[in-house]
Amino acid sequence: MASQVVQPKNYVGFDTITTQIENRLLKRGFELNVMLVGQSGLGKSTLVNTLFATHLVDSNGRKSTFEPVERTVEIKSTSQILNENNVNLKLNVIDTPGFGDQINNDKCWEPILQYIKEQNSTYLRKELTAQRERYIPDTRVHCVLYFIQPNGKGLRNLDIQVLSKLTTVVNVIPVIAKADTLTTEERTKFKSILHTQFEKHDLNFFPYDNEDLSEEELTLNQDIRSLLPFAVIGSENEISTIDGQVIRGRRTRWGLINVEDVTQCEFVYLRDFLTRTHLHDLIETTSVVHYETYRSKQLIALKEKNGQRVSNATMQ
Ligand SMILES: Nc1nc2c(ncn2[C@@H]2O[C@H](COP(=O)(O)OP(=O)(O)OP(=O)(O)O)[C@@H](O)[C@H]2O)c(=O)[nH]1
Ligand SMILES: [Mg+2]
Repeated sequence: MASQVVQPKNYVGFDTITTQIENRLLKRGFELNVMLVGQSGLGKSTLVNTLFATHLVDSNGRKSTFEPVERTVEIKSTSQILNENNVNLKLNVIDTPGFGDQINNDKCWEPILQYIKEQNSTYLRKELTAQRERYIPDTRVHCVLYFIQPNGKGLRNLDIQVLSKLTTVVNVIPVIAKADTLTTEERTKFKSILHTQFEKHDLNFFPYDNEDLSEEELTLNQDIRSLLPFAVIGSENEISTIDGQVIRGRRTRWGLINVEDVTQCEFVYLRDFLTRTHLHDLIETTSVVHYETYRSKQLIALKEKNGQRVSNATMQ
């Protein structure tokens, strides 16, 4: 016979609050806004299609998955509702045009920073209206996947400039693009060069530690930081293997690359990190760290402006 939980005599039932919150959240669903940033042709659009096994970038143009991914020429957001075990996740992918191939790359990152700022500004304006919406739609960028060229030598000046700006306003997760072009030894060496550069230029990537985290979570963050940047390979193609399996991979003249095989690349680690272990943290950190910084700066500036106006008026 199943044992029944015996409640104390004066039980009022407030312990059901967790279920109540869960039901409310499940009804509303979750939103994740991921932005892809990096130089041209590094496989940004391809990777995101690989990550979520859907054809997000397709829905705005490409007619069939057999056509090659087109070059991204403008900042474009595409949405898709993903459902797993009754949990709805609205995934918005903001694909940005690759940069770095102009003669003058000065300030080529401006439109990207501008986009991030605009989303914070829209949210703040909605928050400050007299009759606030009960639930403000969240278009703030929760995470930037930053693509590093697999040159084996290190970050270029342009990367350092862009990353220095981005890491102060948004959660940035760096990835080594097209990792199949590096041997295992080259990959290890490349990562160590990058780690030295990250430290030298004080580039602070997601995940961040804070006092609310448990020992276990701090260890996990530490492990992830030592693994960054994830060396990834993207592919939109599903390939049938000789033993009848269907895998997502790249067929080359030298053999088959299975992007989900952890001995070949770190694509699976990236996917687990984004969806299984740090999805909530990405959303929360955006709100309590990055947006909060933006918000307080804006409000202080507004206060100063108003103060100036009052003192000007009294002097007249
Ligand atoms: N070898 C290799 N090729 C890749 C990989 N990912 C994508 N590609 C190829 O690289 C080319 C460019 O891929 P895209 O996904 O369009 O690159 P992108 O960064 O979105 O390019 P832009 O939109 O022009 O900035 C395509 O031919 C892809 O098939 C990878 O992991 N390894
Ligand atoms: Mg693209």
